[in-house]
Amino acid sequence: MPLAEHLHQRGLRELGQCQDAGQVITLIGPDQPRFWSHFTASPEYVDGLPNPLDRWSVRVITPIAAAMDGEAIFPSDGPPYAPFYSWALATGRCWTSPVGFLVHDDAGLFVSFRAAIRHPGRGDAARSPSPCDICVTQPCQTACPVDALVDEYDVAVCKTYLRGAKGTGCMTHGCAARRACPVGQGRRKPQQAAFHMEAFL
Ligand code: B12
Repeated sequence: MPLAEHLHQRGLRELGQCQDAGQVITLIGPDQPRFWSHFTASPEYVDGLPNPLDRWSVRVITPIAAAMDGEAIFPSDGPPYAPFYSWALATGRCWTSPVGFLVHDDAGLFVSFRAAIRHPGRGDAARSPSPCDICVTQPCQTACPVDALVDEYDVAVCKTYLRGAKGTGCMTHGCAARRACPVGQGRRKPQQAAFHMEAFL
């Protein structure tokens, strides 16, 4: 079965490929909005143990990687962390957005990775322009209610705001700057956004 079909059956998809040390890195992410119902139907979602989504990812993606004679690598493995940000840039399908987060040609600022699969073969890096190049208003730059993304991302300012009464909007719908991105808008369910924000705090 082709990789794309394995992933589709699990609510996942390929987000890009690059070469690394003579092998291919295929980046895997959620196929929104189908992904959320796959995950919430899993034993990990309800078992009450820590890190349910990371555990789901390991259980589901490890055998898919093995079926391709590959190795699964997870973003939370570390420190030291695998260079997901650099791999994402090398695919030619992700760029550094004006606010520092990655932006993907189709998933926009809500791009995230569940794993990478390192496997034999030749990578298929894309060469398209960044969507930010033609984004006239760049709403991500002004959407953060506390300007935490001006210059370096100020994680402390962001978290203090999220913990306060006014942070409810970002906590329940996801980061306002990421939501403002016109690319792929509205595909991530609020329940999923809230789940990630809770984990981030
Ligand atoms: C540590 C980490 C953080 C730290 C520190 C970020 C930082 N200042 O670097 C904290 C906890 C703050 C963080 C926050 C978030 N992160 Co983070 N984080 C990581 C993690 C696990 C490791 C990064 C790393 O050190 N890599 C190792 C180095 C050697 O390799 P590299 O990645 O190629 O290095 C580059 C990056 O570090 C980059 N970089 C430098 N400064 C910054 C700042 C930011 C904000 C980012 C995104 C990258 C970045 O420059 C390096 C050279 O190119 C990666 C996953 C991974 N394994 O890479 C996710 C990752 C970068 N984060 C991600 C996400 C989704 C988030 C959150 C949005 C989580 C959430 N709420 O869902 C938040 C942001 C808060 C918000 N507003 O919503 C995504 C990328 C999303 C995107 N569009 O950019 C990644 C890839 C994880 C994933 N599973 O997809 N994160």
